[in-house]
Amino acid sequence: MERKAIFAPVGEASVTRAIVSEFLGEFLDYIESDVIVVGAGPSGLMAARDMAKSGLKTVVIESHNYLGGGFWAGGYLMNKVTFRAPTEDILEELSIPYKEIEPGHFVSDSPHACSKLIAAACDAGAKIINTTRVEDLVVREDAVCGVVMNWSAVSYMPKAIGCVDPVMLQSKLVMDATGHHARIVGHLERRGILTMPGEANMWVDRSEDGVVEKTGFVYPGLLVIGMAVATVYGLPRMGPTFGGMLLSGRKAARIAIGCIKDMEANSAETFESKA
Ligand code: 48F
Repeated sequence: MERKAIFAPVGEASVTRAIVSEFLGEFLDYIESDVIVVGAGPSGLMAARDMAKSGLKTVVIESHNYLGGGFWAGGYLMNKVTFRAPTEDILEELSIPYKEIEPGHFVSDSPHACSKLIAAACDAGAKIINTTRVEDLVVREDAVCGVVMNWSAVSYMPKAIGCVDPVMLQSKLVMDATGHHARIVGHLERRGILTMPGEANMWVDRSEDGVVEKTGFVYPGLLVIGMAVATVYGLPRMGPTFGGMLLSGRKAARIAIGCIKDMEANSAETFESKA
């Protein structure tokens, strides 16, 4: 009896060609961008979403296969995440369902909140490069202007066969959204350019305000956002409450958008004065 196929006839070579050509085409385009966000946790995704929405060419680099960082798991492996006012405005904006537990205190399902935020960043046009680890910074004339990166798998390979050189991406700005370890600012620290005191003890109230207040440039071309801010400035940790992460990402995006507008205006002026 003749078999009636359900799916369109597509061969193996076609599948491989589609993956390689699409990936490389996009990769070539994103070798130079406006902003590279390192880390796809809640702060990085929020910043990427706002920047991409405003038209900035935005790349997010994530060392894991999955995106979302600590936003999936809530606290104590219980998949609920909490937010404090005024973060409900962002929850509404991203259509994340939430429940008010007490005045100004909200709770959501972390898988639902996390997947909505990932989708919002992708829908806005942010380009995601996952399974890729940023291992250093490109620095020119005392300003960060790109990252050095390699497949995450390379760092798990035995040294004997793991000697694989990285590649570099260039951008106008870089954001360290790598969470508690502040891995990207760490590359400046290990060269003695700055020192990081590390996180202080838990204090939710102080931490959320402090992280948002201190979100911003830590070095020319490099912004620090999310929990990395606490590590860089010695602020208290905050535990499984996420309003600070979303507002930090939003603030960082606002700073980056303004900064890139200024850079473009300055380069247009220089061009006009040369003409
Ligand atoms: O840790 P993470 O979720 O950072 P965040 O946005 O949010 C912190 C909260 O999740 C929570 C908290 C407050 O609510 O205490 O912990 O500040 O996400 C950081 C992401 O960065 C990736 C890492 O895999 C994670 O997904 N990452 C870390 N180092 C690198 C990296 C690196 N060198 N290259 C690429 N990605």
